[in-house]
Amino acid sequence: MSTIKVSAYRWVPPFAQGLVRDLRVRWALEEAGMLYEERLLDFRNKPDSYRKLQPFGQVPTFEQDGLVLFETGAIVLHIAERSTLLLPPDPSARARATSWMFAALNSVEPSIMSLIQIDLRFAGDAAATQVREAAVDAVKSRLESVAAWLGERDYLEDRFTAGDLLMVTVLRILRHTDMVTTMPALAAYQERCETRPAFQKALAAQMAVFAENAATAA
Ligand SMILES: N[C@@H](CCC(=O)N[C@@H](CS)C(=O)NCC(=O)O)C(=O)O
Repeated sequence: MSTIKVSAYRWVPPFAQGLVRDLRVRWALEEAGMLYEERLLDFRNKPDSYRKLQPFGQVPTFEQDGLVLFETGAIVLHIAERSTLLLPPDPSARARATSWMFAALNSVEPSIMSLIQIDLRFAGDAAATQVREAAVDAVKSRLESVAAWLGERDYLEDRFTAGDLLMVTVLRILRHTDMVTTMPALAAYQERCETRPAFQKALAAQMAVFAENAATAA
């Protein structure tokens, strides 16, 4: 098997550092104990040919032995299917974990991304205030549902899975707000997952690339 290649940005502005979605793939690979190398791109100047790997021109992609994957959900699932550390062997437990992977990306991330669009594009715009309130309510409602489900649990199911991995990377997007930190159970859940050595290695790897390229890219 050839070495896995993951696309990532050479550098991004600080507000996005630690959030770029190749983090999800790096984390999954670290959990699974799989080595990878990076295909680094300039986020302002991606070659047209990159769209042959990722139709929307986004990162990350995953390449191995001629197989090219895009969309973090699909990539993390592909990795998880090869590691019982990310998906349990029992078929029903696997299916439950997969439900949480989709829930993170389909039921939680969209409302968070709506809020991000408002906060990044219309920061300080009075007209956006009312829209923002509705967006905040939508995010809160999803967060409350996740927190209610978690209850006293450490993880979404009875052990860490790729569902937690994706959920936590989605929750991280809210770091410019206090929406997670003011929900102690959710904050503790995020911290519990983020203290995993595999997450720390993945985050350090993404940040190391930005640090190496900071002088030339900013
Ligand atoms: N749904 C995609 C989203 C990927 C995505 O939004 N990537 C961002 C970086 S985190 C990107 O490359 N944005 C640049 C762009 O959209 O042109 C996935 O999960 O892989």
